[in-house]
Amino acid sequence: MRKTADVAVTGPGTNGEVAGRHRFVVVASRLPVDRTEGPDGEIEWRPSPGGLVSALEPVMREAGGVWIGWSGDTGPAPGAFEVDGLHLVGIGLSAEQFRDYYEGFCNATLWPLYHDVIAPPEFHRRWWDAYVTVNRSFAEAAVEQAAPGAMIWVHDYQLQLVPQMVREQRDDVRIGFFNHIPFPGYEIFAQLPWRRQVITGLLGADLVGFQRRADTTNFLRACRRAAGLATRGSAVRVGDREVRAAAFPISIDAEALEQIARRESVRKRAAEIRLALGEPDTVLLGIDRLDYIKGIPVRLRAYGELLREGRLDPGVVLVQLASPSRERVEAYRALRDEVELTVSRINGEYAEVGSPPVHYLHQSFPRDELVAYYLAGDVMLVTSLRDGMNLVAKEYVACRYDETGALVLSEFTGAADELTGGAFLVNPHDIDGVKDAIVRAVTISPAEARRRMRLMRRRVREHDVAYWAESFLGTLAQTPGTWPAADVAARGRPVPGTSLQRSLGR
Ligand code: ADQ
Repeated sequence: MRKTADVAVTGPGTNGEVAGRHRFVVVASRLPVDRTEGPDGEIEWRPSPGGLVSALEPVMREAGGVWIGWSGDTGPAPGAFEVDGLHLVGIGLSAEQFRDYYEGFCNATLWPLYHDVIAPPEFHRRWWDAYVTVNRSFAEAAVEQAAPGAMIWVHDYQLQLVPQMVREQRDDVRIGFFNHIPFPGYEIFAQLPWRRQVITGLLGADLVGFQRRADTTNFLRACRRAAGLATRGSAVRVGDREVRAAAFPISIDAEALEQIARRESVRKRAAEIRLALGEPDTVLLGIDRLDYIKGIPVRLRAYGELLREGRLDPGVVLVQLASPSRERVEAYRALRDEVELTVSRINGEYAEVGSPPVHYLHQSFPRDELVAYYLAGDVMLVTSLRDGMNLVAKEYVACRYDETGALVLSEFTGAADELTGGAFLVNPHDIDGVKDAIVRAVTISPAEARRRMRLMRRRVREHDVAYWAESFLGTLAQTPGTWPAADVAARGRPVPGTSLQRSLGR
């Protein structure tokens, strides 16, 4: 686990707790642990690895922080507990709240709305009521856990009301909010019947962070239009407070992934995968949650047409890993049907016995196995119709330590802002453009591939997830106060951790 040195928050003789309350509070939809049941029915919690956890864990440990989140199950709240020295507070969701808040308002209202209505969002007052109630239970837990003057970091679209709900009860704390998904243009956001309440909820924070600059601009416009508030530069005036909005592109623990990729066992596994595929000339690779934002049908269609036209020969295979996601939501069922029908059509037309051109695995893989696939893939295909960041693109780059491989990347991802120059950027709505980019990536010279990969690797290694957490928390630590015209976040430079230490009273 890497240490986010610039936001170290240790102090002599203290573990960051004040009378059982915490100076650093993370509020996220999910806990960073998975619940498993042992053979005798006893409940065990296992750490669930992920970028967010690895970025925040060092700060959590040093600040004696607490993580508030939902356990992933319906039923009574697990309450406060500890796993590997991490303080956790589990929020409970009833079966009705799971249906109306999680599957309903989060996944069938906000998710499609914030992703440019790729699927039609549904608006139901009962879902909204559940969203308010569940946000309140997260906010109550945060209020309870936060020590005087604490720093509270709220994550993502599931919890947009939490900042204001906390602010109403605690004016001593500093609140940051980070949105992991896009913030849509106002004409789309305006469809939300509760647009004003959502903006008010977010503006309870001192700092609202987004993946891209364009998201920030959309948010500021929504503040003006939906809430009638004045904005100046990237600041919104809310009564006597000033709320700051800025872009903090999230990233991955690049170093840790590269270490896995360099392991002998993982490299061997990558070779086994290629062998199992029949030693193809080229492996095209897609790795996604099975979600309609990821544009999986686009790349299947492009690949199928290239085979039909003879621009790719059958020595170029496509491997698509798709982890099961939101399987009870109708739009996701329809997507699965569409993907599986398209895969079997292509295989039906172009397979020979024992060697299908498309290898489709609707499964979730452990990290090492995923890395082996990244090593086995010559061309990574990321064709999202809309995506806040897309960590898969960055993971692929981090794993390619020998500077081989090529990335075809949708312009509509946050990652495209950072990987321009290295990736083959595509408009996923333009099938011919996607086809051309795939052909270029497949036929790229080794020297050109190396040049592009080197460029992308430098960016991903320098701007890793620790850098992201440092930038956000460092900027938050400087609030409230007067803001320089061009703040650090806008210039994309990390902020010295001393201010965070100061803000935590060390
Ligand atoms: P996601 O939409 O989930 O995240 P993404 O950023 O691509 O999308 O992250 C997916 C993660 O799942 C990656 O770490 C990947 O390795 C993993 N994964 C994908 N397929 C898998 C499989 N078959 N088995 C195991 N693991 C798999 C949301 C936003 C993104 C934003 C992130 C972080 O939608 O735009 O980048 O949050 O802010």
